[in-house]
Amino acid sequence: MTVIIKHGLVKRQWCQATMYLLMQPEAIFLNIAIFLSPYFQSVYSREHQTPKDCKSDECKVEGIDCTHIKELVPKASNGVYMIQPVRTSKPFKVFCDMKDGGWTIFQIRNGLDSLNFQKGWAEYKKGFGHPSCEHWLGLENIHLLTNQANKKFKLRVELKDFEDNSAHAEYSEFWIDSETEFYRLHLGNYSGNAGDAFRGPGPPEDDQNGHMFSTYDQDNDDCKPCIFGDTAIESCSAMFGSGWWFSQCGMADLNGDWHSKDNNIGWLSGVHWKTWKEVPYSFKVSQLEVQSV
Ligand SMILES: [Ca+2]
Repeated sequence: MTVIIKHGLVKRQWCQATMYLLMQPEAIFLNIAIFLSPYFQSVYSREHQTPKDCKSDECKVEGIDCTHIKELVPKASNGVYMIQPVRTSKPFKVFCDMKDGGWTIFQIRNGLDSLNFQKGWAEYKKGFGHPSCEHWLGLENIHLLTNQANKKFKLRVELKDFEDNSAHAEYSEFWIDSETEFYRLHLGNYSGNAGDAFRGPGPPEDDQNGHMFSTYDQDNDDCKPCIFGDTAIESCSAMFGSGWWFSQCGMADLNGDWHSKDNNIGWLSGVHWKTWKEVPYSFKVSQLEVQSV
């Protein structure tokens, strides 16, 4: 019975990820084409492969990162790949979004897998979830990825609300320090239409750039405590159930609790990017990704 349940969970997880990818507008059209004609089936398989799927830990390393893989194989499709940013460190799996030169994804939120992001330091360091589903790649892997010799990375934050609107924020540079610096955040210049929530428009204490990562069991947020109205907060992570580069506590938190449609506004903990929607609005989709430049 246990085996059946476990198998069911794994199958459900893969189905949800596949369903999400197949529900993208381009894929819906192509699915109809597949249904209608064997001819279209061959066109689909040639031009629009289903997401690549590296399930085994024995998958071969295909590049340094997704941008590198896209350079090597211009027709490479979206999917899970094994990468090795630093030759002396262990390879790991990532989901590659191959649009615009290839992006390496390090966080996905969409509620499809009900993945709990209320985790401690060890789990945020190691990562959790599966790359093609909701996941956090892990601070150590993000550090390895963004600290390659002679390479710089830009960051893209993609957001969707429950009303089918999209917004994004890009930063011209992005890297995080090692664990000895508590994976401190470094950002370049902002561009986009979601606003610069990492820095915030207001007082300097909202600025998360240059801050260390915090979890409920590793408090680096400068609240000793922070006073918000009649509430005193000692730990933003403990209060918001999230691991993040909290300042005091700031306007961005994409690792908070995911809330469903019609129940997503007003939560202290949510998938928040308050320069896009200031009233605490928990977003439907968040995706964090980097590209080497
Ligand atoms: Ca604190």
